[in-house]
Amino acid sequence: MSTPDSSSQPSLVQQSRDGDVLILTINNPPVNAFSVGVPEGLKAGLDAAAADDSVTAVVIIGGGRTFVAGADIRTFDLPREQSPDLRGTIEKLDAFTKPTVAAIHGTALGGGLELAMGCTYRVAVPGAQVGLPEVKLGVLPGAGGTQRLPRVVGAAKALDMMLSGNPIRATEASQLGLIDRLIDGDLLAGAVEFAREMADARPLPRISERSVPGATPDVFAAARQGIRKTHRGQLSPSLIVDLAEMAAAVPFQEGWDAEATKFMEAKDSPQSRGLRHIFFAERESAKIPGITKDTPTTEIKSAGIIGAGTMGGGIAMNFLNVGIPVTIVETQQEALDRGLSVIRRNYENTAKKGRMSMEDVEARMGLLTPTLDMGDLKDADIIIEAVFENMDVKKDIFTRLDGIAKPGAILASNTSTLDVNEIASVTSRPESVIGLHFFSPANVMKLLEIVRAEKTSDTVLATSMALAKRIKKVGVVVGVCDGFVGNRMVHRYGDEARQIVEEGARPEDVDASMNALGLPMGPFQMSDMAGLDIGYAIRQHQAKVAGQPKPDGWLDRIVETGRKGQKTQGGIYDYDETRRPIPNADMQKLIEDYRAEKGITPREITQEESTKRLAYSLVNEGAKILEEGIAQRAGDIDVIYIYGYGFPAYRGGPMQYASEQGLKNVVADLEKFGQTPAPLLKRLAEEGKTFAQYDAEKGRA
Ligand code: 3H9
Repeated sequence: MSTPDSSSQPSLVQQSRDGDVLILTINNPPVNAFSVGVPEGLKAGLDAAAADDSVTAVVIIGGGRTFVAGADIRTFDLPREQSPDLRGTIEKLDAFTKPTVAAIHGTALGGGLELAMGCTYRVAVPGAQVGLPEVKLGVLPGAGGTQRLPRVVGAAKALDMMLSGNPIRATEASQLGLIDRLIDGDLLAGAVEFAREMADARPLPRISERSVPGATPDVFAAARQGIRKTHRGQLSPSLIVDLAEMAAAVPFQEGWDAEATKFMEAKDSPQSRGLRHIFFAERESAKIPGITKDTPTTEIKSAGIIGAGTMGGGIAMNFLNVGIPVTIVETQQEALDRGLSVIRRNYENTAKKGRMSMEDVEARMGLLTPTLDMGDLKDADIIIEAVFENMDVKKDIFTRLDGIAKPGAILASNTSTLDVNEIASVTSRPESVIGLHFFSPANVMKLLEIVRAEKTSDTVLATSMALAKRIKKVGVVVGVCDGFVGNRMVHRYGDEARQIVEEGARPEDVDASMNALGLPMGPFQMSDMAGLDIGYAIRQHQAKVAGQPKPDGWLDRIVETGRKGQKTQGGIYDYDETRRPIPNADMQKLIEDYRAEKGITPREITQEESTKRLAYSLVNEGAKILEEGIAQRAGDIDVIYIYGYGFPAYRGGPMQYASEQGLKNVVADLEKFGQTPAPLLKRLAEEGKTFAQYDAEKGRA
């Protein structure tokens, strides 16, 4: 990620004429972000238009595929005086004495929409989208958005748009008065025509001179109540509500000035740094060294899925949702029927909520072919095995698939822990084998760990990445090891959580310590949900393989009482009908008895110690994973933790969180807690670096 040099940028705005209309075209590919060079070009264009009596109006348009997608996020860390002067440009537009027209295609987001609202008029193609997504970056609209949008669309709608960050279509924006004219066909020609029609209109209808419709106290109260649920613990949403309220209460200039101050406050917060880190990390994670745009890919027109259980069914839905036909295989008719009815029920529930029509439900179910015959997978372009975690079963399936699948088909396993190299070794085509690790519920969770085995071909890898995007997943490439990235780290985290309880904490305190960090579920709430028997089986298996005695921790003892978590109506906790975890006195006693038997005197463990021990156990394992090359970048690990494990995006993921704490402090704390810091972590701490710097240096190497 390079930061542009502010000193010697050429203008990124071209001037041209259509008769009496001056056209300013912003050319800053790929998304016309408002970088250094754009404001200079726009201001020069406005000066030229002001000085030339033959110019009656100005049109501002984006070159390439879009209008302006916002301020250039890469410039956020520049000192204020070197930042692109978006606010100054908009002030100049607002004071301009000839009509200005923003002509929008693609997206006008953030600073892009603010620029457009600084113009006198806005026109757009019907397919364009406009929005203020700043909240997703932990900031607020900082160039007039909080003051102008409420004046145009009313307080409630503006709050909705600014707090969700989601864009709306130009067609809706036109109904709201945010777009003055929709233009079918040639946007520039339509915009010039519109500008000519408005050339003599006076006074100019400036948004800054309007008042805010619908600004009743209950609108702001409802917004404040809403963000307590949707944005718990976050700074920028409440600043947005405050500023929108100001828009209605104080003169424009006062709100405009307050917005500038609050924008800087939000921008310089760790929350915004975390969210910006994730914005770039997510895009970076799609890049794989050695794989380029020219790497051949195969077209995925059909999919086969083996196993119609929870995972198989969820995976199938991802394909059906984007119109890819799926053949789903089971060994028993009953299991097949059950799997199909779960998929249908899921779709019907979505339809009941009004989020899809019954025709859509039928269309998707119509793309699904159930079968008991694996031979029916012979034409599938990709086959994903989603049966239970047992190497012998998986090897048997892949041996059979080798004889069934057509040449070039991708053979994928949804294993969450097993060695994909070993699975590939039973086929005559290990280059076609890959791990595609979906997260449960697979139709909801956005993460897809793409496990590159030793012999996986570039084509299979590139096709899998493209497929992830197509089925709307965030695909992250990882290497083969026990548990890959996410589960390997979460196993270490689970060990630490059990240890903290063993030393004296209550499970609910440990969970609360992670809730305090912003995770919706702590380690024990999570394991009760996943099923305690899963972790139990893994611990038993690992001990057996290592020739160690049968594990006998407090949690193993809970499982042995028959309590397996939510599926047995209780595990570490009891659950009420709303699935709220309630501490169970018998389990508490079991833990106390366990400590007494082992001669452990319980000690008080603070929330801070618990949070740090748990978060840093992830970080320490993450550093080992990085050093072993199982993950390509620390940013990839952060993306995995946010999309697969509910780590709050505003913390930037565990590795970014550690960098914010200072890696020196993390190492010191790990040592204090009796853990050995990973060599990479120690080295970075000694060099005074962050994980982001490590990624950047590695990227340049
Ligand atoms: C703001 O405006 C603050 C103001 O209110 C106040 C200021 C005072 N800056 O996503 P893609 C890069 S905050 C810099 O893969 P798509 C992106 O990193 C901003 N770079 O394409 C990627 O680079 P690379 C409010 C940006 O077609 C490349 O462009 N605006 C920016 O899937 C392609 O991006 C937003 O939050 C940017 N603003 O999606 C909009 N945007 O190729 C953020 C993109 O090197 N952007 N890049 O990896 C988006 O939502 C999507 O990028 C967009 C295109 C929908 C535009």
